Amino acid sequence: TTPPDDDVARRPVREAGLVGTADAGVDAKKLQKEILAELTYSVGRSPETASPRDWFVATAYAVRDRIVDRWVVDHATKQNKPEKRVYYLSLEFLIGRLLFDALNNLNLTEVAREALSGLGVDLDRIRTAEPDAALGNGGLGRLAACFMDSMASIGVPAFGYGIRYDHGLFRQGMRDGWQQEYPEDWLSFGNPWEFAHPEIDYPIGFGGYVEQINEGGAAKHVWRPAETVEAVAFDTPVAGWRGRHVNTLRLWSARAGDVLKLDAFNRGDYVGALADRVRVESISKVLYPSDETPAGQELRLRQEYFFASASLQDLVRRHLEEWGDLRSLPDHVAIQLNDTHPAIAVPELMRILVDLHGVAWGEAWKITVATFSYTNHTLLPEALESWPVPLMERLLPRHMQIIYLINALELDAARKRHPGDDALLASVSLIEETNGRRVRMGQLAFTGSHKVNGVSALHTDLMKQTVFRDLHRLHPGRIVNKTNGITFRRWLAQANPGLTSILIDAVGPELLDDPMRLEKLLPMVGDTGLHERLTESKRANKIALAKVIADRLDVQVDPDALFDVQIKRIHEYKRQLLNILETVAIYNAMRAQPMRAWMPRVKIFAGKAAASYHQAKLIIKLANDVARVVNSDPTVRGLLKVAFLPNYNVSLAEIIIPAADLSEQISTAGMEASGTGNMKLALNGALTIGTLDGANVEIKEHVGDENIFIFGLTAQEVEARKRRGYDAHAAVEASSTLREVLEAIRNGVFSPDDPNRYRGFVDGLLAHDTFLVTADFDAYFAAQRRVYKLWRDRAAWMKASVTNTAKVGWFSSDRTIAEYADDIWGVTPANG
Ligand code: GL9
Repeated sequence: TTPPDDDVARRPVREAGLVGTADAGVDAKKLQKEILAELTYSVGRSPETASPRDWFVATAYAVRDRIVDRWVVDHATKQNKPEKRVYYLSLEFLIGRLLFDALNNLNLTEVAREALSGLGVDLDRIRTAEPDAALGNGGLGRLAACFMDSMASIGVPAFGYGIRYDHGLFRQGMRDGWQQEYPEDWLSFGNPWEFAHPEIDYPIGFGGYVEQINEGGAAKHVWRPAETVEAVAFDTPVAGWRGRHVNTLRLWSARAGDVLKLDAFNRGDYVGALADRVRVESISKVLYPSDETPAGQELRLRQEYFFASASLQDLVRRHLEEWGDLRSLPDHVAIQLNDTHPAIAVPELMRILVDLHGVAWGEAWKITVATFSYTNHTLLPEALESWPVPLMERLLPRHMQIIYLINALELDAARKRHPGDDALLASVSLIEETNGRRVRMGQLAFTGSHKVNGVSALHTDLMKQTVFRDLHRLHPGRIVNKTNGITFRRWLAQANPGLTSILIDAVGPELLDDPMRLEKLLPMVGDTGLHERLTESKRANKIALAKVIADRLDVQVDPDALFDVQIKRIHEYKRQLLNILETVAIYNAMRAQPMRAWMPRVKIFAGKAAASYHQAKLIIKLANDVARVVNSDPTVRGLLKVAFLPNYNVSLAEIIIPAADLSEQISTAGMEASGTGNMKLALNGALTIGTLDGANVEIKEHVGDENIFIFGLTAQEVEARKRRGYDAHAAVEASSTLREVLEAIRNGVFSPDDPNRYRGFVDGLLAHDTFLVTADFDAYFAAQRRVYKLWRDRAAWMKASVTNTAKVGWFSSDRTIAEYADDIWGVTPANG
């Protein structure tokens, strides 16, 4: 077996007070038997020869059995069917490991620990034998995973639908500080959580032509696809908090239906026919690793249609079985489109209703709009998906016809209400006419939905003013805000058991049922006893992270230094560069005045860059170059350390976040739709240094101005600067600190092996500073000085830190899901 990539001892902290049932010991004995039985009969190993991975698999099976008992109850029969189900369609689910999710939610963590220790097995060791399920790129995919946990926890009957990629997000390696991409192989040892259902399969067509036939005087359209792929279901049960409800994550895998190629076999082309199979099945091979840039390739469109069509066929079949009539679909089904990736589901549902079930167009459209809703996750213009009309016509000819008809009818309606407003018509049209004809998936998703939401208050406002300005005029009230949230089960209880037990002692065990209880901490924010316990627990987390940094980078860091972290995808708008420039500024100052009392600090970076995103990869290289020079300079005396941890993923986040003191949320205002790492870090007691962007704005409103370090241009100011035409030279002229930083980088101080490495990079920044790094530098630098001032006053820092934890209960994804349920889905959570 391959060694798990973060095989570290868990922090030496007490497990959260999640147990306490009197019969825990009895249950431990029972679970122990179950694990042993699984090891013997499902894994086929004896305790003497079992590897940590074998023990993990046996434990996962034993725990899964218990989830299944509940699952069968929830999904039992047509008789106890729920009134309404939510279907969450997402091309990404960034799940991470599942063992502690399942154990914690079933209240079995301590039971399992005891059961295993009786067998001489350490639960924390086998935990790291589980590979991360990394079926997502970043925040959007992680949000979908948090939502699955929350829907099961508050009792929203739901299916998550997505693709079971053979290969998740690439593994990031570093060679001389350059990112290298390696394939990820999470399934290579099997997946004990899932149930394969080869019998649940749907045909997915591609290509071919549309036949018009006359049926009793009415024209009927029949799509004759040129090829068909089968979508096969793999189900993972998702148990919510306290195991009260279990939902299903159903992921589709592509399988070639062999009937199709029978003639090739018969013609004797045995090898060619099998090779074709591989091509067909490539649909579910790999996750597209681009972040906030559409992939654009035909394979991606195939993935989108593949999973949207399979999911719709599945839910329509279920609906007909349960309710018998498609006209009642919106009463019992709510479909959430996670970004535009599944937007092709809109014409697909129309096709199913009109072509396959004979529903009249107008009624079908009403059903469709009442059933769908759509979440927008970014305003970056380069990220808005659109597909060339010729590609759509070739791959999905019937859908293209349906899109044209939807468009014609919508434009007619718009023209009636706004006669002569051609600009409005061009902007709401589903077809873009300017740079080659393309189908705009954002407009399609918007038009086909009864509610469209942004993911933070600011982002939702900007949506109304920018991308969907005209659609908002046509459909006022359709756009609503649903500020993102995170599951506290994973990001508090599981990731930070030490903090969790302190908080439970302080506010009571109901904390995990109702995160708003954290506000009970407020009278204690100045309590020195509490500060001491929190400091000690944070220190233990920092020692654990320091060990990871030492193991992976061979860099020693001081656990008493300020841990300043920026962990997220590497993107120019997220401005890791701004952070690096500040690092260089401190380094310059340290060299100029080595004897000043410098505050020890560690700059921690982690994140992946899209493989084709050269600028982002160069920023990773720069961070590593700066790290090498700073970490080995004797003048610095270890007071400043820089660590870029490779292969950021959910499991690494679980180690970094509990150890963070400062959270970097420094995107160019107006560009980060929400952010969710900002919430995780604040919950775990880190203070935020950030711009007024995304959910930072609301975090500030919750924690109070004095407990967050806000700096920089606002979204409006960014807009105004860009409109005027921003000139970086003036900013650099005005700031000697910034000038020296840029000169050092440009002149090869950090790249002595290739002194010109950053020449073009710095010149480019001066020529077009698209993300206003230079404009915000001085404000950022000043904000960092405010950070250090507070850090020196330990009591004041801790007070601010506790206030952050106390005030972020609202950012629970349970709250977010309750809002979706109420305002968008029309579902009443069983225990909301
Ligand atoms: C994102 C936004 O950039 C984030 O600000 C937001 O928090 C998340 C979740 O709503 O969505 N939009 C987006 O395309 N990504 C985001 O993280 N990128 C990916 O994860 C692919």
